[in-house]
Amino acid sequence: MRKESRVILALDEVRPERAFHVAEQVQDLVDAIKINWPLVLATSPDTITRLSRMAPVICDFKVADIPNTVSLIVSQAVQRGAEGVIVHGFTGSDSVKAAVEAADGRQIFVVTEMSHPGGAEYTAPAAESLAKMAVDCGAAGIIAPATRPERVAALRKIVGDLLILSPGVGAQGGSASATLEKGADYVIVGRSIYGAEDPRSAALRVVNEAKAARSD
Ligand code: OMP
Repeated sequence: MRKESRVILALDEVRPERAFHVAEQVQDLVDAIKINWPLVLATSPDTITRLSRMAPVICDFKVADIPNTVSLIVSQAVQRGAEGVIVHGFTGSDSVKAAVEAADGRQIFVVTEMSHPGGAEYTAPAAESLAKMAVDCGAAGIIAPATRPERVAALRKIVGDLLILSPGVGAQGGSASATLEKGADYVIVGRSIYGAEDPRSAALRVVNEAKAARSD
């Protein structure tokens, strides 16, 4: 995945035409497009392939299953053109290792602490050990919350050079610059780009904020 703007679009738009329009509008501004179940269910798995012609695609399927099922899901995503797949880590290291093997050189990202308020209940207390497990299993990176930038800093100390992708900017209240300054490699931004009247201008605003962020 390229690292230019450090912004990843979360394309959770469920109106197919609008989703592809947004992707076309911002494809040159963002480093990747992340898709989740809403758009895949509203369209078809071919959307992975179609979007992958515009930008690297991360399939945010938050896979949480036994190793065999994880492996089947990750293989399908990769065969359709995904550059990366997001999986849960609470399923254990065997499931995460299965994801890494099935990714066949593509990137696996492991969710640590989730960005919404409920993420503080169960995922936050486990986040450090999930992050360490992601390193040990050969994951490419972790997902850590832009809504709590100090947690990004704490998790950075554990994951070393692994990538940190941080959702929660904009609609969930997080700031792109604060998150990048605390050690995230990328911010993931959804509604405040795809929900804007002019998605390109909205994406440019985040990209400019990311450019202005200090990297310590
Ligand atoms: P917005 O809140 O609209 O910017 O979208 C955030 C995106 O990041 C959505 O696609 C969420 O599913 C995803 N996400 C979180 O918001 N919080 C997390 O803890 C993890 C993810 C994710 O794995 O991408």
